[in-house]
Amino acid sequence: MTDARKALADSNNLEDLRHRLDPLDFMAGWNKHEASLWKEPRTAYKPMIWHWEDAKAGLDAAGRLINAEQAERRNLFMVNPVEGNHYASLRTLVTAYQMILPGETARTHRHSPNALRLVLDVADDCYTVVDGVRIDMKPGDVLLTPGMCWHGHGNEGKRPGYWIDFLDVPLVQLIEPMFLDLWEGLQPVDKVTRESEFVFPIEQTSKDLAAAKRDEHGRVRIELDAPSMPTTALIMEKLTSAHHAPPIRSTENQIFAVLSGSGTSRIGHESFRWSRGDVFVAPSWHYVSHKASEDAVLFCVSDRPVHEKLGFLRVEVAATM
Ligand code: 1HN
Repeated sequence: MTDARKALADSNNLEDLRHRLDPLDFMAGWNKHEASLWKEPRTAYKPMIWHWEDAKAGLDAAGRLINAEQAERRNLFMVNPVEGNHYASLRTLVTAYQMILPGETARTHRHSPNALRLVLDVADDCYTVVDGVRIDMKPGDVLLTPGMCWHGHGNEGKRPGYWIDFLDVPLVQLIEPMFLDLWEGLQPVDKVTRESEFVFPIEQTSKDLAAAKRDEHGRVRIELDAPSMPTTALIMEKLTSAHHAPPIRSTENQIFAVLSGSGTSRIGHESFRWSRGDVFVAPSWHYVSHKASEDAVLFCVSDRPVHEKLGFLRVEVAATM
């Protein structure tokens, strides 16, 4: 018998046994440091808001101080101030504001995380090249770069271009299948189009929202159908000051970006006032409700498909408003 096994066999009491299990990297299940299960979700991630005007000031300063080549991407990540976190906005998702200056390109690369962008402010000549397809950006467009699709950006105009990136990088970091390949410079363009599976043009989104019926909670929302994006649900929701839905909580982690208008949202016990370009986040199982002070459109990126596919999704509607 090894010494360690003999020591285990000779333990006289539980305390003793626990110490003799330590060097073997066993932890007695009756002696956990902290609970491993709990009654309902209790994420450490916090409801948070980031304001577009702050991000813009930061990006414009960065535009003077670093070029796209040095930066790889000139972006500002929205980091949830949870102990030990230096990156993620929520447990599974990260979001960032990005800016590209006139004449710059952000070189092509591809990675296993899935990415998408909501275009905020661009003049006519900003574009993304996804797998050789050049898509010119308009404010309000949603552009997809599914996992392992080559993607890079360019600005041939006279004004800086700004957008918001959303990625499932923290989920990929958690389950580990991270891959990244770099292209030298920008991938050549085979085709220029705005009719592509990689873009939801703002024109179509506006039409679809105008035609949408209220759902069972009185919400006017459309889902952007993106089968190439396995981990995220993409929702556009139109809010009017005359109407608001009851608070709803879900196991989903949700990021909201303000496409237009202004209002206030309650996320758990926090209240956030928002206007165009702002981003706020609702961690799992926090009640979410929105009140518009003028007509508004919110874009929501959520990890709902992950919960659905794994059988974890739960949704609850508050009984009272
Ligand atoms: C990325 O590839 C882009 O391609 C933006 O513009 C933000 C954040 C994390 C990891 C990769 C882009 C990103 C990113």
